[in-house]
Formats: sequence, C-alpha cells, structure tokens
Amino acid sequence: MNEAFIGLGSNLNTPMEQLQQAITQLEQHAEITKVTLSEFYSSKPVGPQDQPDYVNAVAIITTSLAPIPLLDALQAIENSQHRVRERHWGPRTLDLDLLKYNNDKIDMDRLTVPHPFMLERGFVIKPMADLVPEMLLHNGCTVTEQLSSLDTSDLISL
Ligand code: PH2
Ligand code: MG
Ligand code: MG
Repeated sequence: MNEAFIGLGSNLNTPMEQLQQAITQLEQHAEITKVTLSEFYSSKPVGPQDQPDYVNAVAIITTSLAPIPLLDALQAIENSQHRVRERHWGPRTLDLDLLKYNNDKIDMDRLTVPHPFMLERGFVIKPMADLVPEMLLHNGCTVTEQLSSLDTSDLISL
C-alpha cells in the first residue's frame, strides 16, 4: 500500500461543496482504502488577484494505485466536477494536486512529485500541519518548521 497527499482547492460554484464531493469520490474509489482530511481553509488567491478566494484542504490517502493511475483518477474526479482547462493559476471548480507519493521523486512530463511549489504555499502546509506536524518534508524540515517560515495571515479556518 502507498500513502499519498492530495491538495484540494476550489474557488468557483460553492467551493466547500466541490471539495466535499471530491472527498466522497475519493472515499468511494475501489483502490483508495483510507482518506484522512484536514480542516478546510479560506485563502487569498496566489497568482492572478482578479479571482475569488479559494477553499483549500489536504487529504492523506492509502492507495494501491501507482502514481500515474492515481493522477488519472484525480483528473477524472476534476472532470466529473466540470473542471475546464483555463488560465494558468486562474479560477477553477476543482483542483486536485498530487503533492507527495510515499517518499518518491517523480519527474515526468505529466507529473512532478513532490509538488514543486508545495513548500511555499501556506494553503498546503497549514492543512498538512493539522495532519502530520512532525513529518519530514523533502527539504529536511518538519511541517511545523516549514509552516513557521510562511505568512499564513490570509488563511481562515472554516
Ligand atoms: N491554486 C492555484 C492558483 N492559486 N491560490 C490559492 N489560495 N489556493 C489554490 O489552491 C490556488 C491558488 C492553481 O492551482
Ligand atoms: Mg493547484
Ligand atoms: Mg492542479
């Protein structure tokens, strides 16, 4: 079995419901056996500012899926919630990012793991700290230490 971290985000069409529906779909997947969810956070958009605030969360899943089939499963869930490919870093109904897969390093066209920006994003590190504060990240810091280096003043626990 494998342990993967999924970053969830939405800023369109009632974001909380988009995230809750995505969690239900993860739980119902035949090859995902356990889903542990962080709190939900409201966050200011990173990137273009002319878009609504996001709701973000992180889930830890236990899965028999290899990384690329897991990415396919995540994209199928995004598509089922009418995700359309839009502006880079622009608004979306649902974004499911594969943040971490065991301690694997993956560098493929479709998939880079650990997620290249996760260490810099409060909306990822704060919910991770809810779940696994002592876990070591790929830069050698614990999640709590990484969190203390970030400005998370925009995050509101929902
Ligand atoms: N996702 C983006 C771009 N900007 N900002 C926040 N606060 N949360 C996100 O999930 C997010 C973002 C593209 O994936
Ligand atoms: Mg993203
Ligand atoms: Mg994405």
